[in-house]
Amino acid sequence: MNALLLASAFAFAAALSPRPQTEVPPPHPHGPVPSPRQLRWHERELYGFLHFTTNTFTDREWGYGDEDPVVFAPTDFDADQIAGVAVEAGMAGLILTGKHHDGFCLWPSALTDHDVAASPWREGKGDVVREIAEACRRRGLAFGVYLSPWDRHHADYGRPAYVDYFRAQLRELLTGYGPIFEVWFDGANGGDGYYGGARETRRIDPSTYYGWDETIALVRALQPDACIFSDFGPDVRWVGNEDGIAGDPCWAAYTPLPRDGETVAAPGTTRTWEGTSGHRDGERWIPAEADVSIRPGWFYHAAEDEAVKSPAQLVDLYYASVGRGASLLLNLPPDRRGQIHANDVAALRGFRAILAATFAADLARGARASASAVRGDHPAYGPENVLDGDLDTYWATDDGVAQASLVLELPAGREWNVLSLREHLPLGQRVDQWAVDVWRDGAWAEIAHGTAIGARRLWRGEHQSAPKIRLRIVQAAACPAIAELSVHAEPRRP
Ligand code: FUL
Repeated sequence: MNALLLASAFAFAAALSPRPQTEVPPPHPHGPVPSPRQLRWHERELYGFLHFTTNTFTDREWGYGDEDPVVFAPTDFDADQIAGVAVEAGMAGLILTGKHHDGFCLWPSALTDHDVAASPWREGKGDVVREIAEACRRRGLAFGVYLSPWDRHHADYGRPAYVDYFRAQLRELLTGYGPIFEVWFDGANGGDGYYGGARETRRIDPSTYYGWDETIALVRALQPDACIFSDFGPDVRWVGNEDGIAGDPCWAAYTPLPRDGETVAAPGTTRTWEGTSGHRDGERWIPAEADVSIRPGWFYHAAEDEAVKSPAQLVDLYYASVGRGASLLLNLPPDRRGQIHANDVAALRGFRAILAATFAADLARGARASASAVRGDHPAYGPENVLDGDLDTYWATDDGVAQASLVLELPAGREWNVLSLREHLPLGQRVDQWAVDVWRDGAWAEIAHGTAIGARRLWRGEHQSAPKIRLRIVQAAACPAIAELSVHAEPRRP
């Protein structure tokens, strides 16, 4: 074989071999692991919620269902302003309330007259869902939809015919607007409403009425890459509060269980409070999403213009959600113009400025990494993998070595106060307890400890310039697989 042939044979073999290129096999996954659609969802971390409907114009949070569509009259709707604000805030996507509990549809539906086509906006030719979806696409944002199962307008709510209507609505939304990254199902169900003029209270059995198995199958068939959110999952679970705060710990594994008095776990019947921390030994990978509004209400109310959360409050929420392995779904309600209000824009810019200054640089880059143990003593699993910004590479130890430590020696003069830890998610959540020490006055001193790591664990403390950082895996259900240990400095508060 001549040299050229030999070289190309080697190149061919290298191209075929999977990463990491090593004879030391990777660890086996532990417990439930994320599906490919969930892995893509984990990359998003922070995205926005848009609550917009007739409520915006009637100053309500829950419309009764008898609102006249003519009240829906944004004066200067601008989807690009909304999507632009989300991009500036560092968001990866937007989820729009296609239909809230009042039943008014933000898209011209062939299934009802209770929609934007009956409003004066754009002379009845408008489509909020399309404009937002297209603005997202133009700006590289993912797009998702909220479709309220409860419908206080529909005459058949509570009867089988409404479930057919609900599924047909889903079909319109999931076939007409391109790729959808998340489908959001609220747990609020049944109660009083207009119901086609009946004006009465209707109760449904949330575990059986909607036939969720069929509805979930429909979403899978129409948008196989979409994650489905509800208090039940099946892909993403509610964190159990509307404060944007995940539990500490917040395990990705979860077994949705029915509340007392309910027989079946389904959207609206689960023990929502258990979603806050999840279950260490949960049966399924159903990570938490923490939803919260930038204002007190979910919809825009002029009376709340001075009650917008401050940049520092938003940053705290980021650490309490993304920093605990959940995602942060931050609601930005469009105002009566159909744009994000200037006060919200200012708060979001301040929020982004702090996060950008914190995370723009990884102060661990250039550090020397060493570890007490490395899987098979092979560099493919070496400690420097936590520094490369690549979540597909990780530091791992041999099977059965659940306690281990990794030391970073930082280049001189680095001042920091934030640490970011991540596990390699395709191998499941392995770490049960970790601690971090710093080298101070000639000895190791513990500055932090915790339990879950999972998708991400952020730690924030006092600014310091300790030159050495030691991560200790104190307890793990299987040998650790740590994808990231990065080091950051928040801008000092004035
Ligand atoms: C709740 C709803 O009842 C609120 O109106 C809002 O949509 C929030 C995100 O979910 O359960």
